[in-house]
Amino acid sequence: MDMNVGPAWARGYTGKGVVVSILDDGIQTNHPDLIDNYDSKASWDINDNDDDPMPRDNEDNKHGTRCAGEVAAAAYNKYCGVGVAYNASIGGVRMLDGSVNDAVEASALSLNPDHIDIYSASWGPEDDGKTVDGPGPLATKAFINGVTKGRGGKGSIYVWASGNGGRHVDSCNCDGYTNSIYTLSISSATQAGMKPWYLEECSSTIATTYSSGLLGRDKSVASVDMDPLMRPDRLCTTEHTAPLAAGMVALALEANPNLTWRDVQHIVVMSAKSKPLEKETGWTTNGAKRKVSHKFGFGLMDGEVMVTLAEKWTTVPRQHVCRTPEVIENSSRLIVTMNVTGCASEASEVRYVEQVQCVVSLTMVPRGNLRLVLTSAQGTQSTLLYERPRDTLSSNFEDWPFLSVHFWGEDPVGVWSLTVINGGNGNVRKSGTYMLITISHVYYR
Ligand SMILES: [Ca+2]
Ligand SMILES: [Ca+2]
Ligand SMILES: [Ca+2]
Repeated sequence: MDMNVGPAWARGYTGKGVVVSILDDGIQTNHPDLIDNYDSKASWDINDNDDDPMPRDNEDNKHGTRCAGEVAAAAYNKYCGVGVAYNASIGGVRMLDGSVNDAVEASALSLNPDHIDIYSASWGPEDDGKTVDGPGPLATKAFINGVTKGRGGKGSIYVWASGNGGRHVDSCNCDGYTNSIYTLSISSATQAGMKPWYLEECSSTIATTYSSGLLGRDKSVASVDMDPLMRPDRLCTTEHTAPLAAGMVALALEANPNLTWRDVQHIVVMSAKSKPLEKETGWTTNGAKRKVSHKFGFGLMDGEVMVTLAEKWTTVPRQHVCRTPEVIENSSRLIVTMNVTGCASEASEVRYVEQVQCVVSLTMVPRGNLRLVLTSAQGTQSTLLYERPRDTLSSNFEDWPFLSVHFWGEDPVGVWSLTVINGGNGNVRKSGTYMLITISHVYYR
């Protein structure tokens, strides 16, 4: 269950020269299994505004250090285990141990973008099954600056955990950080290849790594642990939960440092494997013949295939963004169809779909009753939103950019349809007052 990282190491890729920063509650900079790979230029303490991201020692602030260990715990030193990219440079931004606002997020996302290659984060709105929220104006600008100017213009790589709100039937598409085209949104599978209890289903998840499952039945992730007192029995843990994707991407970037942020997304899509996760239900095959799931995206990440693809990768053509005209419905019509031309014979002509954003404004009360299904011209159905029983609020969706990666590689031309379903148990008190839809196919030709 090593996600084929061993063969990538055997080809000589261990993350050397690649810089990863964990945006979390800090990083124990003097940890014996991290100290050799620690990179102060990939680190900052936003909470205390200094250059030392050492976590506050109150038993709560262990997560960032553990995540750093997954990526870059050193090898051959008798401490703990081995990071996926055990020769990568690793830093941490201390930002979650205080009030987190738009400005805090933006400064974390835009730290030293010509030095840091990969930012890894697992925060966002509450996983309570009723919140719909995303990056504010400053964080949005930071993402856009990162992908356009970071890494010398090749684009910063943002790796994001898809969320832990499974217990509350949350949807990761209601989280504007995972639901962003700029982040690689990564889900988790148990060691048995099943959906863990905390998993959130949605169409913006691109791929999956192993993580923890049910305590006592499934193993968790082994990593380093935060202990400033350096007690040998407290310096490692076998009880960590977090996707391992940042280290996997570091291996691919070492194999080919010229990869752009979109190249990395393509490589993740093409290398992910559905097979180890097919015991779990819900796989469909899209119009480009790729298996995809709302639980796992395109499947389990594979280190060997990632570096092999990276080695011989040709940069994808420039991104074209094609928007369909808005559709405004003032009724409670349940199926909205759109004729998509793919902007044929325009400068933004699109031949292969990457992401599809469906921007929706819609009122349904209770909001959690709503299910939205987008069907492509090729007949692929992707659920943009599953019902969220706890979402009993009377708030709207206002210009919410639901993202699906499920149409990746399809020809966009033809009739697309969005189906609005009242899927909840409760009575709808109000629905369909107005609806506004645009679809942007973000893709290349
Ligand atoms: Ca500090
Ligand atoms: Ca070690
Ligand atoms: Ca969530």
